[in-house]
Amino acid sequence: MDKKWWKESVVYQIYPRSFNDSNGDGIGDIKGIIEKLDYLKNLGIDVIWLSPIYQSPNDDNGYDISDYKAVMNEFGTMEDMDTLVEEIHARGMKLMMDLVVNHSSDEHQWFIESKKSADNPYRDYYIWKKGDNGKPPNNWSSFFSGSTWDYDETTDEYYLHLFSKKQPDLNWENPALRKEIYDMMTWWLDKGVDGFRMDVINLISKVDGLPSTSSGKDLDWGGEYFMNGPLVHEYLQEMNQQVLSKYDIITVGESPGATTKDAARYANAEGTELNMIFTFEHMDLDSGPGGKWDVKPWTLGDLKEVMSKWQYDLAGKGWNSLYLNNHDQPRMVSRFGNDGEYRVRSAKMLATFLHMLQGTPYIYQGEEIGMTNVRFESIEEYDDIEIHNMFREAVTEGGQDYDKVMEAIYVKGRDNARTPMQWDNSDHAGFTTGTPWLKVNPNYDEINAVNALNDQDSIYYFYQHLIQMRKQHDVIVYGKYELIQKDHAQIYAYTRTLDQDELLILCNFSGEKAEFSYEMTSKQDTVELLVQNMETVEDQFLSELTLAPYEARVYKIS
Ligand code: ISL
Ligand code: CA
Repeated sequence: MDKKWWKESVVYQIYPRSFNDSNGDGIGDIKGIIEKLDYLKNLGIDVIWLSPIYQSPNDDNGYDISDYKAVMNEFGTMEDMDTLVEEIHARGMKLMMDLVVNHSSDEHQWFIESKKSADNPYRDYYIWKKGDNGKPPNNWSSFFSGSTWDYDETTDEYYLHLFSKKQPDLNWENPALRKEIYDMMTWWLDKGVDGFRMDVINLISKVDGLPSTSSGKDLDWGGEYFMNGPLVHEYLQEMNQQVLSKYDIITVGESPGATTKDAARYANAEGTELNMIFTFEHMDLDSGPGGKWDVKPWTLGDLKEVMSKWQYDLAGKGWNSLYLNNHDQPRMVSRFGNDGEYRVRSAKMLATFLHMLQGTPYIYQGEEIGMTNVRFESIEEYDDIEIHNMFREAVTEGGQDYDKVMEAIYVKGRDNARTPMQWDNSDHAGFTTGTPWLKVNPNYDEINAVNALNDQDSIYYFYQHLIQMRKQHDVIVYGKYELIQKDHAQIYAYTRTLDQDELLILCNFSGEKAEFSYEMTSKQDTVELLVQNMETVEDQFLSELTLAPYEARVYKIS
């Protein structure tokens, strides 16, 4: 068992714009985060992942960076950042920065130079190409709708942007660009930050020649030409040698389209690239062939299959990161649980399910109080560029049915996760004294942190307990995973084993009672109920038991 502190840690993600506003301008900020550090310490988390706070014109809420060594004015100053690092460390926690280096903002000085002329020294910091008879160089469609290419008159060429046109892709083939990035990373690490979450890091290497897809369509998903591309491992190994390996840090690479085979390289146990990656396979279970907005119901069978594949395939070879939501995804309790009658119980069940798997768990702000998806009445109330671009293409230009598209936004839209954190039941949930940049979910009256802190049975304290259990039982971190009773239609059941210790994890994913029977395997002496999400659990023999709707139990058998 290869012990590492980042395997034993629990990470909490802060989306700064929506976390806590200290000065009443309606936008969360760094001072606001500092005010809430004790709340996080009390929860028990070890590491904070901070979504981008760098200078940015905010086309994509900070994922479009115009200066990697400056702080966005709305969020505060570099002094505030230094204080944040100090205050986090003073509480024995660590800070993981978001690193967005597949692309920059088009307002970054590098791009401003790059655009000036074809022989500008910064030209090759980005990816420029001549058009194809008045059309873009290839037919790739962007993550945010439309083409991945934008035309620039000055030099009569197009530049590549996998995301918005204000997020031009950086050219990793250029060693000068790579050096700039490594230097910038070193600069932050020397300031004392403890690691990086790397935005779409598996997109940095594109296939030579940037070919169109074979479909002949005007616009098509070109993922095979830029996801897990030919040189990505080479670049990450170089980054590891020049930067990461010199520090004792935590690294996680966001990697859409990565298979477990890819992951076993990115997150290899020898440590030559990253510590772990974020997979998207479980996030795609409710997408039909038309992609993210083509919503279909997910099934428990598929969830078991995908999660188990990642558990088995990385065992001993790499390390998993565990998450059910983040700032790009709907709220976990609305998506995989029940955000009505069984909100509290199902949120705890999902937390149990996730935290007992092998890997490093990530909690997204508000998850610990069971925040839910939101339904705004009109499209104007939404902010997210992905939502607006899709809506324009589908409804305004494409003539699709308004209600149907809004329904997809209610289920999948990223703003579900971005409504302000609900601190108390005062105006705007105590997030701001001003007008919030995005409306607060109207259910803040009931769902808020003060209520959670005043209730010993709250989801918040449940997470606290899960985290404490992780610190006390090695088997939770290092135990071997095994899926059991794979065909059970309601219960996701699995075991974890380490030496003499075995955990039995039972999660009822349905709103109905569920029967379960378990054959004791070896010479078990003691059976201890470590975790449970019901007020009372009837004393039952493991061999024959009934779980209530969304009930979860963890038994330790030794
Ligand atoms: O949001 C998504 C789910 O549909 C993805 O398409 C998402 O855009 C993709 O996972 C990449 O996400 C990351 O990079 C984006 C940024 O908008 C996201 O917030 C970030 O997490 C571009 O930097
Ligand atoms: Ca503010």
